[in-house]
Amino acid sequence: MVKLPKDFLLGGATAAYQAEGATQEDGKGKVAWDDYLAEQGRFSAEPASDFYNRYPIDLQLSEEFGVEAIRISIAWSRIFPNGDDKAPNPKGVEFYHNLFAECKRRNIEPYVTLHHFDTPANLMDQGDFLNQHTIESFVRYAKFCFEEYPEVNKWVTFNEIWPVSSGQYLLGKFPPGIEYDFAKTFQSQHNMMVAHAKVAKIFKDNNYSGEIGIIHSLETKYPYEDKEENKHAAFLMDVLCNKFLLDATYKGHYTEEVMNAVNEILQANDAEITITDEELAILDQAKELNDFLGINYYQSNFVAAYDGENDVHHNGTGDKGTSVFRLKGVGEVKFDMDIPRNDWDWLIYPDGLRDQMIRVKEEYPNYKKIFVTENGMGYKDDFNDGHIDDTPRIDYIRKHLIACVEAIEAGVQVEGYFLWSLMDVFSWSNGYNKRYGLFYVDFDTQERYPKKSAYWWKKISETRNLS
Ligand code: BGP
Repeated sequence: MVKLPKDFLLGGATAAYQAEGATQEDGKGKVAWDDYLAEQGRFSAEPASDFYNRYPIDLQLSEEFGVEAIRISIAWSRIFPNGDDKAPNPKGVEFYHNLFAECKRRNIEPYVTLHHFDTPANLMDQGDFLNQHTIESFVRYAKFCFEEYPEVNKWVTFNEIWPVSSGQYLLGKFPPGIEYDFAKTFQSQHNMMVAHAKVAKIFKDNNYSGEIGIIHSLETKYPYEDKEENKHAAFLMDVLCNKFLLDATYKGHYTEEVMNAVNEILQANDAEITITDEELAILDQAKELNDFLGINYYQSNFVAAYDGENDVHHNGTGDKGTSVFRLKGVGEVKFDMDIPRNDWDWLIYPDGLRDQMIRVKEEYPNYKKIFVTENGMGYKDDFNDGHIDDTPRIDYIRKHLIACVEAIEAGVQVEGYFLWSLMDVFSWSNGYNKRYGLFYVDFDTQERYPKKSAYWWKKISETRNLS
């Protein structure tokens, strides 16, 4: 019998822009996504899951179905509409007080992220985190939140720096939609890590109560077939997506091995970045201050050597088999593996989660504890008269929870798992047909319906039995 530890936290995850809707209500400032999505005309974040108005229902459902904690993010532009305003927006500030009070009433612990892909448009227009002004504004916003919301005990600075930087500057799928700019991709990752380090330092120096951490998206990069050139390609891909950020987080600098790989990638793409001694000193001061690491994990990649030009096709429609991911000077992701994958070509590979957690323990022994802060299965759910049979999702979650148990048995300090997503939400580059929730959302009526997985989850939360 495989059992989850009794005190292993079972939570559900959301993010402000994907759940709240109300993108222009109560003084909220614009984010770059508003215009970017409007120009594309495919879908918008309005009304998303109308969490802004319906959070009491979602929290009630959470309590009923054994969801013990919830990840939410604060929309920076609800608090400071331009990101750097002198005074905060009282209605935005109040909204989150109300939300946290409702969490308390339902006995659900909020894990609160300060930045989940939604930099205010004003700062994005000035270069986002490539501009020092955004770093300073973020630090100020974070400090404001720590002081304003003492009712929060778990803080996260950033959600997924690699997907932000690559989405913005490499894949062109996030605003400002720039492609194949490796300099901006690495520079923005580094600058966001500096911002994280500054915030973690302030949090500890001021003795704010609670804990602080960061969330990285860590997909394990395996060599496709056991060939030397593929092993090197997998290593380069790992540095680009994972190790550069893990080094910054836990070593407080980039090791020579990592910098050699970074320089190899940059040179192949005629690019350069700047890392100053002053910034390295800031990273160094924060390397022991991370109370926890959040790992978001959906899939792993098998990587082969590749010597062509950059060539990426993002499958944002669920048209299985259309993904292409080839990066110049790095490698090529293979999709035609004998491994199950979902309609968006994400390989379903729970071993990769276990291996990644063991890797953190071995390569970064000063980590303190890990939460899986996102994991879940994008699926085109069928709605049959209020019944949603999402058996493949149940299977996916169960296997990934077993991977957590395996990591714990291997000595990794894993303390909880947040399902992405609590209820169906808006997906950044896929819209509304890629559903993840325990609770089905009818986006026309905003009614919620517990899926088969919600009933299964409730049982697991009570019995802890995964077999
Ligand atoms: C993570 C993000 C989430 C969420 C999830 C699923 O990268 O933190 O915000 O969107 O991925 O991704 P997608 O919606 O692209 O399927």
